[in-house]
Amino acid sequence: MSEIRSLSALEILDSRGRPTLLATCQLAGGAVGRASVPSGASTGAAEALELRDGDRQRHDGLGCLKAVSNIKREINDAVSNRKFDAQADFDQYVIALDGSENKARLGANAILAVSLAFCRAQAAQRRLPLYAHLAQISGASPRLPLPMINLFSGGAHAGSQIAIQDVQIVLRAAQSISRALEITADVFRAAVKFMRDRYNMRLLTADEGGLAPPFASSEAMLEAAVEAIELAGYRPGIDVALTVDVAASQFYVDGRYQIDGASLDRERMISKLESWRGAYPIISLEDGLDEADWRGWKGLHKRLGANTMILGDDLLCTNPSRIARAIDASAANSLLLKVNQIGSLTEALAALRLARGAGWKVVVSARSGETEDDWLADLAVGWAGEYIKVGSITQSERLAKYNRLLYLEQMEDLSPGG
Ligand code: 2PG
Ligand code: MG
Repeated sequence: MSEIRSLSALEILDSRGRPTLLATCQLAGGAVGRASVPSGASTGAAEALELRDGDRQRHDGLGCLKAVSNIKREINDAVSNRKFDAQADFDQYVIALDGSENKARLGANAILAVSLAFCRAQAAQRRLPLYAHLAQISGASPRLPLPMINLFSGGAHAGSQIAIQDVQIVLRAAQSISRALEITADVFRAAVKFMRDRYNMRLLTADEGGLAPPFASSEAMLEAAVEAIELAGYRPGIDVALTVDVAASQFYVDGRYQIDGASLDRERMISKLESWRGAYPIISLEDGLDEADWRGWKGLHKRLGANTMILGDDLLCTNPSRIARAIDASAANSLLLKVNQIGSLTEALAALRLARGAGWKVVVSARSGETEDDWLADLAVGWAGEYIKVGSITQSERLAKYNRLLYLEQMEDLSPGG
């Protein structure tokens, strides 16, 4: 049981220099929790609403002062001096206070910020590391996830120089976080070197810190990743595999996939994905098709689901009803879990449980706009995601999470896979 003394918030900036929120929750017993929330660029249509001020005079309309004020006034007034049994009571209370379908009134950014701050305050009150508190909430046994680490970027994260959004590398076998990061750094260095030779560039300009040269085609991007793995001295597909965030909703126009200069119907797009799967060591395809192309997803899952993660991000939006539909339709086999898509820890946990009930794999994911907060690492560990997706190893808002995983690995004696 935790009694809240007060909630407060302020507007801070994220890794793209855009406003976001930092919330603080103080419990009557003195424990304090603080958390900030991320923000996406290639967002799903079914995501809960991130409240922005819309005042063009400030931050091009992206200010978060209304959300700040919602926390400091309405939410604070409603919850202070109130006792909450657990995270679910707190979240449900605030969701009911908002009362809208998609958190549009108080803002999903405001609601998630207080959800996380309350969680941290409770962990502090119980003198537990955040991951251990989150593990108790979920009932999972904590374990370290395998990182899927961004090597090359395109799409909405890199000015759309190429249609697909992310080519990531992942270790084939569960190994330590420190080994995963060491291998990634080797591959990244190799990629930087030959990108410089081939494209005369060294710029690391993509939103998540990945390399973003002007590849001639998706295949060239995938080929380059394989080459970088080999140059670094590893065996593609044996030591290191690829995962791809196609982010296909971003290039789906009038019912067709506009990719690499071609306009493909659903069947031809699925065949393209199948050909990538055959030619490159890809173990996971995220958002291979548009978020509304349910028929396509069913076909894709049928064709490739037996040996590939068919991973839903925009398709599912961490939304339990969309996940239930995907399970029913056999449209995917893995969940990308982003708590800010749904807007509270409790609803994200419901999403996780549904996915687990269907035997799916879970990838706990950051957003392309992040802060230096590291709660995502604790969430991935405490909720026992098989994978974590944070971006590249070159920017501190990403490294905050990787470094927290390193800390947990060494100081809490956790290991991958349990
Ligand atoms: C994604 C994420 C993270 P964004 O599509 O998976 O890479 O991007 O936060 O822009 O939605
Ligand atoms: Mg995605």
